[in-house]
Amino acid sequence: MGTDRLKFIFGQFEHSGEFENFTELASGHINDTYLIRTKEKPYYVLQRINHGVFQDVPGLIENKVAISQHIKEKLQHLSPKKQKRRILKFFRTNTEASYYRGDEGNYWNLMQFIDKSVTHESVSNEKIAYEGGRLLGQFLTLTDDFDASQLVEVIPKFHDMPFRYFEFDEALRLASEERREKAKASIELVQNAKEEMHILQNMKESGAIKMRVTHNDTKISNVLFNKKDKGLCLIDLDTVMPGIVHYDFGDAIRTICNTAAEDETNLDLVEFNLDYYNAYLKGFLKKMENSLTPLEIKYLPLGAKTMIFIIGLRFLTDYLNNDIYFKTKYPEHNLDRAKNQFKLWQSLAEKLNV
Ligand code: GN1
Ligand code: MG
Repeated sequence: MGTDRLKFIFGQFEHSGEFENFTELASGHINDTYLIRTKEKPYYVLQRINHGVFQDVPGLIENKVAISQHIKEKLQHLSPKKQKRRILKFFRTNTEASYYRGDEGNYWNLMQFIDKSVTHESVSNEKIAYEGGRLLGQFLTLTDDFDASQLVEVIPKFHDMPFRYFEFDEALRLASEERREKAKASIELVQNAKEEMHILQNMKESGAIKMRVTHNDTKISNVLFNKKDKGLCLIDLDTVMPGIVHYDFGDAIRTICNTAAEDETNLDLVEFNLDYYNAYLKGFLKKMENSLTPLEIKYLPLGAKTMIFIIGLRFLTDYLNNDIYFKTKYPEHNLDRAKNQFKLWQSLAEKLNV
């Protein structure tokens, strides 16, 4: 993306910043995200939402704005300085819209960058794990009274296991012989795990576990920290939708408790870190203990196992589909990511005995 184009798009929003330069924040797999530096602070985050993946981008942006507004109302007791670091602020365009649509059909939205904040791609100490859990618990508590049925389901069936198996079966049927052969061990693992990986789905469908507002992409790199490892807030609200607590609990563990990065290809480095799990669980329950049922608590470990699995399944499916969904850097990238998740899945099973 050229500087002039970004500068132009930035100029379509209502703010007082004067464009200085930009860098791409390249950790996401779907959208394009840019940090815009201005002559004076605050800086901004400009994001192009992938409308191939997200069919209803206006709905997605409405979701983010509504949830952030709700959190803002809940945090009115904090000082303005603290509010700035704990609440996401979105900007409207010069024509009062919540997104800008360029000539090429791309959708853009603009947020304020939270100054002196950092993100972590993986966890390096127990405090970060604890804070990750605490912040997620806080997000779920703050949104507990938001009517989840008001949210647009931006990706229908996002964490729906029968749907993900259906997509996998279709991909397998159409996959090249070569990719099927290379992915053989992962394919077998997926086929053997089917029944166990539907347990939570069945409880959700029977109503035994309640639906609530969930973030649905709680990897640790979506948690903002200050430079002293204190958690500030969750970012990337693109997939906020109705869901069950286990989605968010588990998806966070997937990255917090992995001793290696999601893209690590040396599987000997991928292990489930039990100390980080316990620290994370402690932070999470500090905020959530009183709002979870005994059944929800009992199934948290299986929630973690199921979420590690479902992302592995999605990476594998995309590999069989010749990489049409996630951004990849080399031909086996999605398969390597899938293998990484399945190794973590096995390690979790051993260490949590689930
Ligand atoms: C995608 O683009 P990013 O990094 O925010 C994906 C998540 C996966 C994640 C794996 C909309 O998120 O579900 O967990 O990659 N988002 C979507 O890192 O599919
Ligand atoms: Mg995301």
